[in-house]
Amino acid sequence: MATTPLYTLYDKAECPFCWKVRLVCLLKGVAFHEITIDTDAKPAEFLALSPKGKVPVLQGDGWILEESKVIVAFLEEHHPEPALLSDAHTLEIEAYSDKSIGVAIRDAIFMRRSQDPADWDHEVLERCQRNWDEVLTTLEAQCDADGPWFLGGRPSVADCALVARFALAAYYGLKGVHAYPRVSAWWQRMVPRLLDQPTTPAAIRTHLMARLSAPTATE
Ligand SMILES: N[C@@H](CCC(=O)N[C@@H](CS)C(=O)NCC(=O)O)C(=O)O
Repeated sequence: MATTPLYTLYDKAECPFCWKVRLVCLLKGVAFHEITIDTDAKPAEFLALSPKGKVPVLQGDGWILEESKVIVAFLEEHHPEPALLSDAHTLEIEAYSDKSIGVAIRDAIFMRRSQDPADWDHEVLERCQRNWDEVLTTLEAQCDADGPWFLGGRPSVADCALVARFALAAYYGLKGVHAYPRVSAWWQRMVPRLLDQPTTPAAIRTHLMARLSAPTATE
């Protein structure tokens, strides 16, 4: 039986903060009504609701919440099973994903998303690839060796935040995950659990599922 949505989520398919919230909802079984916002042409009704104009925004009966971290904390409090914010390490990885990974690789993502390949600045791509290698080195030291989840036996918001970042990195051409055994094994385990899901933007899901079933040596 379909669950009646309790909330409305204003979001954008490829926004990693929105994607993290969608994955938290998936793991907790929280149904929501989704309204996609074009952040280049924000509708007046959305700005009236949330003048900051950023997604994600979660709306309930007579209230809204802004900021993905705040939304995740709300979902954790009101839908405690499974617990996804269990300890300080989880929050640390969420903060690293939200604050550092995006900054490290966003120039490559924005450029590949918006420009013709002929116009790409290869210095930008190389800088972001170096940054991505540093991110992978940092995460390799944090990832639980046995899994199945990033921090061990239970899922956490770290998985939700990182799956969005890894999918965007892979889709927009950043490579090298295979050289990091713990992270690589975790990413492979996340494919059926959190990537091959309706929470993944359709084009990214189709492209990555085809590619990850026949990975190249540099993937
Ligand atoms: N700290 C915020 C960041 C949200 C954010 O930067 N969202 C971007 C999309 S990924 C956005 O709405 N950009 C539109 C704008 O800033 O006008 C969060 O965690 O929710």
